[in-house]
Amino acid sequence: YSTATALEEEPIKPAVQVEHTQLLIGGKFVDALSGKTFPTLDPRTGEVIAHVAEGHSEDVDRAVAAARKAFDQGPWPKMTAYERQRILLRAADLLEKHNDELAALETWDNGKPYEQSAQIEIPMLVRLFRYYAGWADKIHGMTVPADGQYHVQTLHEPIGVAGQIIPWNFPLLMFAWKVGPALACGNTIVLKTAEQTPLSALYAAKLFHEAGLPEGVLNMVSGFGPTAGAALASHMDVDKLAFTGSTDTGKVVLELAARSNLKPVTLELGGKSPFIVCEDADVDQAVELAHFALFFNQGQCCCAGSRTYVHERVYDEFVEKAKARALKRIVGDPFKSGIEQGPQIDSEQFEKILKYIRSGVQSGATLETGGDRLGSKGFYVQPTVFSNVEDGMLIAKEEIFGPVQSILKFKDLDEVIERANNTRYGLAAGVFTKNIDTANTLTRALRVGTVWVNCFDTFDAAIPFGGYKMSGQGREKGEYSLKNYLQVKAVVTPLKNPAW
Ligand code: TXE
Repeated sequence: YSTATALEEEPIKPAVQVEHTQLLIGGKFVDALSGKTFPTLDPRTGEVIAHVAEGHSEDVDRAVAAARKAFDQGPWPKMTAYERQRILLRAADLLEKHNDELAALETWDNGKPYEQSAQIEIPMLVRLFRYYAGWADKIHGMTVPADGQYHVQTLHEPIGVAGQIIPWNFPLLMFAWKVGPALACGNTIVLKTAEQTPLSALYAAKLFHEAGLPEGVLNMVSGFGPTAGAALASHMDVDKLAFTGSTDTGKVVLELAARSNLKPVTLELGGKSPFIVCEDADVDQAVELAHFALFFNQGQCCCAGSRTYVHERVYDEFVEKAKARALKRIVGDPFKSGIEQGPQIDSEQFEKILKYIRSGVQSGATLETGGDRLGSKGFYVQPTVFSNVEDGMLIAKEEIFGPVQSILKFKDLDEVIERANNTRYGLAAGVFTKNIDTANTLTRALRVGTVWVNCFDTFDAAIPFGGYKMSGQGREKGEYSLKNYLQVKAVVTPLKNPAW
């Protein structure tokens, strides 16, 4: 990986100003009622980028009141679907126009490579809003052939005020997965960003207002989980909650929702996804894809292929090549061109990853490469590869959320199916084989929300995403996400003249 000396250089100055640090409530940027702020940090150095208004429960109350008013009295749910669609399309155009500013804020606050932000993630964000704009005028109910002399129909109506809580690993994409379907269906929103990454979504939300979104439809509260997040999850006037984050916090918000007003909850939680390399695989291609599946986004993906199962026939060759690939990984200042890996998000995640690496060594896995921090400032971690990993080791069971690949050996399909499924998670899996029968067997046997066959991390706006088991509840993206934001009303009318 790139030399540590490069990391000692002065960090590259991002080509963007931080314009928005306040809460966005009722269409206006405002301070928190307490006047409090918190610092958001540059993961390259740990230095402060900006001080951001810190929302607490009284600010969540204000934001929910604004969203309620916009839903009950404002034009948004009542305007024609075509008008709503046009606002979403205008917003997508503005997001596209400001691609580079959004990408710079995303990278500055999160640490991911700028080229990844600018060339992949912001275009995906734009695509996602265009996709959901397309749905806005295609949401319709049914006529129902009920017994008896009745005319029966269903109306699909927006739920009302949606509370949304997002994490820091894909700040803008998580914003889009939540906001896109909720707006297309005519809901109003209070969204809480992650405390590590409040900046880019605030900028995006401002562009929605420039696009003509009525005030109060999209409210943004920056702040911490146990205060702002919990206030949103337990709010009596929030009609629906969508959460992405850790499984432990998912349980907390589900309980808060149940104890307050039983608002329906969708959850997108952690994972420990298997990536299965079969005996017929082209080893070079499998190594490259398995490397991408784990190391993409500094390993900070809920669906990271973090258990690399390799058939014993190709195991040794695979390990050798996986190690060589990790050693070639280019780590450095994410604003530099050609960088594959930037710093981890913050000191907490950085320490957690190093702790898991120590645990891997202690439990007897073979450390092939990496294993330590990179450089002396910021939160850079060496691309790390473990071989001879056993299912019972912590590094094979728990979500590390960092650039640490664990390679396990298997003998036959039944065995790998059993082992791959033997986890409380069920988010995704990768399958690498040329054999169609093997692919079919694995795709049906794996208890996960997504199986990528000979590919990984293919995220299209139209493809649903979500987890089995403790990886979540419900699906986001695609047509499936619309039902999270709609109520179904059955309307039953007796027929006056049954003959007709
Ligand atoms: O997650 P949290 P953290 C995993 C990953 C990571 C671990 C911890 O393994 O190492 O979770 O990360 C808000 N009520 N994932 O601590 O706590 C919080 O403010 C309401 C996987 O960052 O789940 C933030 O907005 N909200 C994951 C959001 O929840 C609360 C992505 C996520 O934070 C809250 C991120 C509370 N009591 C981490 N406590 C994925 N599925 O992709 C926190 N929050």
